[in-house]
Amino acid sequence: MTLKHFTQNSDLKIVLATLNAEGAVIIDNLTSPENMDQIATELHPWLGKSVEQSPMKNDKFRGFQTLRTSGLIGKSKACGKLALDPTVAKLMDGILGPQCADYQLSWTQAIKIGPGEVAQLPHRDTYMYPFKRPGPECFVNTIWAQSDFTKENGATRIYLGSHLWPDNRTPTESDVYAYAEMTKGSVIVFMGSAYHGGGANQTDDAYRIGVGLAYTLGWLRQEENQYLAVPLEKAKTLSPELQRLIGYRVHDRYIGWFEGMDEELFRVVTRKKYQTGLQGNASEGREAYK
Ligand SMILES: O=C(O)CCC(=O)C(=O)O
Ligand SMILES: [Fe+2]
Repeated sequence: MTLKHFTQNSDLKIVLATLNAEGAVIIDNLTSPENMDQIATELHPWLGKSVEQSPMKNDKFRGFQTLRTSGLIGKSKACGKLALDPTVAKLMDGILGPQCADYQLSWTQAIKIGPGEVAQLPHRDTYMYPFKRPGPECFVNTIWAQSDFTKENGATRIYLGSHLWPDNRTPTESDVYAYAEMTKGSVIVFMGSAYHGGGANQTDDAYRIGVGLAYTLGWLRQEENQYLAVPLEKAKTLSPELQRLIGYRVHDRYIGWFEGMDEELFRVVTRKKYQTGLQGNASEGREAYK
């Protein structure tokens, strides 16, 4: 099984249909190598450290030969640009849009897998949410290649179709996974319910660097606390689009307001009609107030 590759000019309907059917797609060269170089420069203070000084505490899941840093929107302008990528936005609208008025950024992390790293435990990024699987997707991840991704240097491994597996099925030895082999500036987009993990780095001296930006439904708690990761003073310096994306906004009138709301920073995002196929139906309840 191999991942299907598309480009910025591919028919969006086909990309979305593939993502829905297989749980993952690659969009080749969606941003320039120069933009990825800018990210490397901006994140150097964190990713330039030795693995022992990793900004995030290492453990079995995060890997002991891997450096990670989060809070990317406050650390790198170029990451903000990636987060707002228009092609990714269309995919998020297609997958998350039907279940919310507005999707939002949930998790940001640059992941530098070093030589000798073992493969990460296959997992679903949606473990943290108690929704029954399979079901409407509540979390979609993107990992951008800051370096080329190869089988040897730790390209993400993904079990195609596994977003449709029931809760009681987990990957076994006989399940086949695909490698997200891609060039610098390309991105893998995958359903949070698809089993995946970072690959083993079998090289002697090459690092695999990925920039992870995940999105979730606008009414769900974000995985990474964006308000602490990007404090108010920093958030005020971002574009309105980026402020909205990281959660400085009110979702559909009711989620995220506070007394004394700063109208300039907070805007109310509503969409006339959306369907929640998830358990509980907030929109029905809301109808009663109209
Ligand atoms: O680094 C990768 O390729 C995947 C990382 C990942 O899935 C995670 O940390 O949740
Ligand atoms: Fe993951």
